[in-house]
Amino acid sequence: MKLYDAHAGNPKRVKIFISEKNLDIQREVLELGTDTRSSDFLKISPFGEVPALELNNGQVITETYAICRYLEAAFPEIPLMGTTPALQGHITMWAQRMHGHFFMPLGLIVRHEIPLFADVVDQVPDFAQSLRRAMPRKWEWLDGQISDGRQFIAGETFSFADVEAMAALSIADAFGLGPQETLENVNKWAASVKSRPSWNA
Ligand SMILES: N[C@@H](CCC(=O)N[C@@H](CS)C(=O)NCC(=O)O)C(=O)O
Repeated sequence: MKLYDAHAGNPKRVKIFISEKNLDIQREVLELGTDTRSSDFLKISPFGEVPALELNNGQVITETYAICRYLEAAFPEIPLMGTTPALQGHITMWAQRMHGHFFMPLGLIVRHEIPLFADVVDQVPDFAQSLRRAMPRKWEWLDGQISDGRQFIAGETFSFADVEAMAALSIADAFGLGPQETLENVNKWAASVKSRPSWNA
């Protein structure tokens, strides 16, 4: 099995997941924007995007969520996506909230601000600015949601929801959009996940 990887947000989601599951998977690190757009890589990943996971039988799975679903099913030890229907629904709900309301807008800021993506999207700096302005309210919302004392995003156990939130946090930190210092609950969660080995995955 091989993971096509690069220094970027979506591969980071998979690498955190792999690290938390204690898996050892071979990686091929590509240069974003050059290797990822080569004709050879387009044969592996049709949008020229990482992550892509090549299985031992040659099958390739792209899309971070699909890769994580595969890994959870193939390696059920250290479950990150829930072991009962109720828990699976609950964790997926929180993971989608972290993805849709944090990772996606932060990813759009990246796409609309950095030169690497200038020929991938029509960059609209005002759009990026409006997404930036929305971030403090999002962190504030999350702070309120986890003010019930829970240790992790979806409850008392580390889960895929934390993986999504950690990947978002790493982009937020890099772009000066991390949680406001006054938000005690989010900062406590952030400090705790930053002390996990998977943070550096
Ligand atoms: N929907 C995909 C998105 C993957 C994606 O956008 N990957 C970016 C890096 S974060 C990429 O490979 N970009 C390649 C390029 O722009 O050349 C997923 O969930 O994994």
